[in-house]
Order: sequence, then C-alpha cells, then structure tokens
Amino acid sequence: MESKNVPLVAELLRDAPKNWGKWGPDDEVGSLNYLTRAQVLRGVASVRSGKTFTLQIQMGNPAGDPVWPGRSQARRLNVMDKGHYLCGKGPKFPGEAEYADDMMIMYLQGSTQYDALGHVWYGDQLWNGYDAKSTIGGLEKASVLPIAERGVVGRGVLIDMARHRGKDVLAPGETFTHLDLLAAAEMQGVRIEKHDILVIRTGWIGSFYKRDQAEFYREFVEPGLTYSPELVEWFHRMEIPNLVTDTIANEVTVDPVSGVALPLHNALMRNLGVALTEIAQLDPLAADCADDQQWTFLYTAAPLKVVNGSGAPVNPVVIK
Ligand code: UVW
Repeated sequence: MESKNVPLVAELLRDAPKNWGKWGPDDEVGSLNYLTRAQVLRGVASVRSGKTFTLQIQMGNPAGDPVWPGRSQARRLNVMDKGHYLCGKGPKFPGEAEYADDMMIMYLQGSTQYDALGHVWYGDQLWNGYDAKSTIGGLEKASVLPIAERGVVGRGVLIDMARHRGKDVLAPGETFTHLDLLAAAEMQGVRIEKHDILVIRTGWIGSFYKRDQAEFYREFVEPGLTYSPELVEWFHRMEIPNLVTDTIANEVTVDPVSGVALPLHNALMRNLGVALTEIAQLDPLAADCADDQQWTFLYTAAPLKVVNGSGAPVNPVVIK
C-alpha cells in the first residue's frame, strides 16, 4: 500500500471506544484497575498443581535478544572480577573477600517488558488525555512506574494460536482476530472470561532462537492480532486488563487493511488503558498446558520500578 493512502491513526480510530476518565483524571494504570481483590482470588482459585513458569526471555543471550528493529541488544559488561585481582587492581577488603560486579546497557523495551500506558500515542494526547509534551525528557504521566508500584495479579488464560493452526510458529504477517481467539479457546476447551489476563502464543519469539536472524528480521513483519472495530469493542466489553504475547509488538506490525502501523497500541493501550506485555517466552508454558489441558492459571508480574520509564523489563511468574 502506498503511504499516501494510509489514513492517520486518528482517522482510523475516530469512533473507537475510550476509557479516559473512567478511573479519575489522575489515573496511570488504566484497565489494570479491573484487577480487584476479587480478580486476584479468581486467579488464585485457578491454581491446581503448584507448577510454576517464568515468562521472561534471557537477557544478553549469546544467540542475541529479539528486539524491535532499530533498538540495540542488551550488553552486559563486567566491571570487576577475578581478572582485576590477578593484575592487582581488585579492591582489598579486610579478610580478603573478593567480588564480581557488572552493568548492563539496554533498551528498557529490549527484553520481555511492560509498556507504560504513555509509550505510544497520537493526536498529541496519551492515555487518559495527558499531553504528549509530558513525555519530553521522561514520562511525567502514565510512565511504567505506577504499573510497577501496583503489580499485576489475576487469572491468566493462554490461547495457543500456533497450535490451533497446527503449526509450531505462525508465519510473518499471519493475522488473527478475536473470533480466532474464541475458536482456539473452544478447541482448547477453555472459556475466555471477563477480566482475564489474555496470554497469546504465536511461537514467534521461541522461533528467534532457532532461525537465522537475517530471516527473522527480514522486512520485519510479525504475526499477530489485527485491528478491527469489532476486535476493539470485544476487548472493551471483556474488560481485558492486560495483553501478553510472544511477539515484539503484540500485534501484526502493520495493519494489512489500512496500512497503519501499530493501531492496536493506540486502540487498546492509549484509548482503553490495556497494559501490553511483549516478548514473552510462552513455549514451555504452552507445552505444559497442552499436556495437562489446564489453560488457566494465576498470573503475577511487576515490571522494574523505573521512574519516568516508557517501559521496563519484567519476568512474569505463572502458577498453575
Ligand atoms: C513500539 O511500539 C515501537 O515498540 P513496542 O513494540 O516495544 O511497544
């Protein structure tokens, strides 16, 4: 599609629903407000075996870390180790204890992460109507910090779209809708309920570690959910607090119908306040769910408390 034919995201979403003001003029966590104490207990009630899973990818994996093109990989650097002691540069402590220290340089969105609700916007307004100028120099409003301070706990439901389509991994640009999610849920014998934390597996991030990186990044187009007014209305009606996927952007990179990039970041996150968790590693969890046919669980997560951050790494823990 020629870029001159691509509508503005503001035009595409002109009649789309918004939750602005629903939780007051100062709200910064949006649909996470749906995760009340009753929802935490509903999550706890889904625990049966005590099996646990962590959903973060490894940071600084020698095979590379999957990141949005243009972002660099996390780099971990040793600043102190035995080598320093061997050449007489290690600090001397009473009793001669020695230590290793390191630092990491990374994009805050360069691993499994929570997006701040103010991470993406259009029309000069962020989530809840905050001025886009409040992002200059660091997010003053709707940063990742309020999400980190609050934490995210509720009932999670895994929908395995790759398995539903009989594949290990969906193809680049392969799309699916809420109707496909419902069909996959039916096949799995599970119901997506109101206020569920929606966890969707495509196999994409797992495939990063198995395929040639040039191929992974070629004309970078991920598989994922695709925009439609009906899909947005479904998320709105279901009051989904959090969308977690094993892709870098949680949606097909460019909407194949309108040509607009990342419309769901705006329709779901900016307008409805749905928290987005990206780059999750879901393959081991999905394999276990297929094995024991338990697709729901207690989902718990809290990103790092980065002041003014537009996102922050997270290692969600799932308990089945
Ligand atoms: C962008 O939307 C650019 O990044 P992310 O997928 O990390 O939210």
